[in-house]
Amino acid sequence: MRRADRKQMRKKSIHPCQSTDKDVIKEAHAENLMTNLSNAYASDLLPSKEGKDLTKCFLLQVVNILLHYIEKTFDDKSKILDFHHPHQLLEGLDGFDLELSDHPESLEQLLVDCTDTLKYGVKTGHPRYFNQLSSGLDVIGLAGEWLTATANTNMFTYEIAPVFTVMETVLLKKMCGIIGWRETEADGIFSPGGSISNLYGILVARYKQYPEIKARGMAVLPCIVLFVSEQGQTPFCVVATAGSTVFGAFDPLHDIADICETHKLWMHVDAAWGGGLLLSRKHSCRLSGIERADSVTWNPHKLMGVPLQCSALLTREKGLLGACNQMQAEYLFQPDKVYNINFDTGDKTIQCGRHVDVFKLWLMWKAKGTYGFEVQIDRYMELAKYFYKVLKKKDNFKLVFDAEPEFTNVCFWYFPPRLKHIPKSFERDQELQKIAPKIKAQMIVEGTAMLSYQPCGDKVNFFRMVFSNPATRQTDVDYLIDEIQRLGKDL
Ligand code: ABU
Repeated sequence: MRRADRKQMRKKSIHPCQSTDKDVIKEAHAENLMTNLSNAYASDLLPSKEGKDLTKCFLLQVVNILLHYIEKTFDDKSKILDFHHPHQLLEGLDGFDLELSDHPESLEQLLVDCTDTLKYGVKTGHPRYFNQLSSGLDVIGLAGEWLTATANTNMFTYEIAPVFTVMETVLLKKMCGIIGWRETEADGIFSPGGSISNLYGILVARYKQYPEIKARGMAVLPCIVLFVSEQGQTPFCVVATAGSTVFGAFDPLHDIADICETHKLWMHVDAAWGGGLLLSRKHSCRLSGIERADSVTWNPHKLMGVPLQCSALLTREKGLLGACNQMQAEYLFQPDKVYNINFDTGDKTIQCGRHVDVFKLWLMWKAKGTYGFEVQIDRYMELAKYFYKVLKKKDNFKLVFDAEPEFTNVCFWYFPPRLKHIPKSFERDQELQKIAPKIKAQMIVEGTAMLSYQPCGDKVNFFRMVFSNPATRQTDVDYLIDEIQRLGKDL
């Protein structure tokens, strides 16, 4: 669409954001404001004097853009993405210019840029988006993100985030209770993603075993290792997985806990993906034994569908995170504050500054209740079972594992007719290796669906289907199977 057309469209879409009051003067005033967007700049918005109406008008336009995007996201007939190569984005597309200039752009141009930013992105809430473990677009979670951004505060002290820091303790306590740590003393922190949460778990494990590290550093420690090698060094921690990224596999947590207890090792469970399953009374048994762990990573931005990012590191023993990571910056964590400084959580982390990731989760939990998450998660498990059963019956698909999936991951190969009857051999696998990337490439170009693929060990490229998107229905699953066959049959 040409820019002039887009401008025209925008002018048309302006009216819903205006007052319903028929007063002619008000209408004229609003109309005037809209016209003014092309001549107005960020500096005309609040806190500029007289900036109130323009601010409202601008933000309502942003909301219109978001609403349009949300409607498109949930429309299974819309494309998931309008794919372009990085060099095309860098060169500029239809007036969408990523370069920054020395002079300000008008508010109208900013609205065009906002529209284009979403236009050339990926609709991760689309019902046929299966590409990542984190997917979906939750409207309540989105509202939580808006409010969080509006508050624009830092989680490091109660002083500047009184509601959010206390909210964090409520959520951490809730999650620790669900894990099965009944002690009130459990602890934790929200961090920027699963890997960082795992890092916190390992830091605490190391500190627990060797508290002298805090004052004297690594040099006074033996050569410690995370996994016991055959030569053995000095192990201090075992990391178990509850829901592996590709296969969705669960380690036997009780067996691992037995070993950890015997050898006095810290047990950390990476349940970034699988943690959400604890909310399902039907399926939480997959994580049996997690209550014996010392620390757990659990990402609500995965199975629970909370907008990115939202990842928690939970520890069974209180106080270790603080003792391990604190730097006691005097400019933030003054001991003589007016309130209980235990709510100054910033010193439990190595980050100092910390984004507010808790509000959207809290708001979604309020909106759904624990049972709402359970219903959603049980439905993913049903969809995975359905997908598995359909594939099992199709002779041009082969499951990577024959057994029913443990989780919502279903891994499989598609065999085009020319490869279907060729027995497994190095040469056949060399050909099969190319199939998934080719199908995916075409899918992206056409924007019809998205799912991931990877090789693993001796297994050549296979697709990983995964369910964590609340918008997905059985018809989308059927569509995906047909789509893979359509794109792959002549390869
Ligand atoms: N933390 C890794 C997630 C990878 C994925 O979404 O597939």
